[in-house]
Amino acid sequence: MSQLEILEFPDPRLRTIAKPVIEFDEKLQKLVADMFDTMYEAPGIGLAATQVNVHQRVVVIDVSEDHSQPLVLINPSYTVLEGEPEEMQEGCLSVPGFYEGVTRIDHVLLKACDEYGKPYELEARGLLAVCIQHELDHLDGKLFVDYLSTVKRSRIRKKLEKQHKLQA
Ligand code: K1U
Ligand code: ZN
Repeated sequence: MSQLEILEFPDPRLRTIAKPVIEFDEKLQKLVADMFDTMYEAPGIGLAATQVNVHQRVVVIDVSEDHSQPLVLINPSYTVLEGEPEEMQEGCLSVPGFYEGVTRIDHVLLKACDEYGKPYELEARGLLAVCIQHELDHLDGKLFVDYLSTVKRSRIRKKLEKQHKLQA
């Protein structure tokens, strides 16, 4: 397995809309394995292919504390189930060091395929429901900072741009 480089905000490649996966082949299975490796190492609880500059509808998630609940989401979609929107603190591996409150649906029905093309459905609540929405946003070129005020988003962008200049 290999570690993949994670793009950071405000990299314009994070705004790319990902294309559906058509072939469930070994290349896809290697991408999924590398994405888990990268996510666990970061560490994070989710990673979308967009974040590693691969523009296909591929997501990995594991919200467990012991890496025991890996989920592969290929060509995912969700529908909203009953319940009130709730605010939760969110972070993002593409926006390192920043955590902000975002209001999202707390209960969703996920439909996706695994890396072998097998379709499945999963009812998700709480952190998993939030993580699914966050990762599916990435596939559509959207970041959690887009839900913040312009002032907050531009403050975060300036701080990260400054860090990137220092690292260059
Ligand atoms: O998509 C990403 O950038 C991953 C992101 C997912 C996420 C976090 C919080 C709410 C919604 C979605 C992260 O994993 S940020 C890191 C993080 O939250 C975390 C890291 C280690 C242990 C527990 C959480
Ligand atoms: Zn993210």
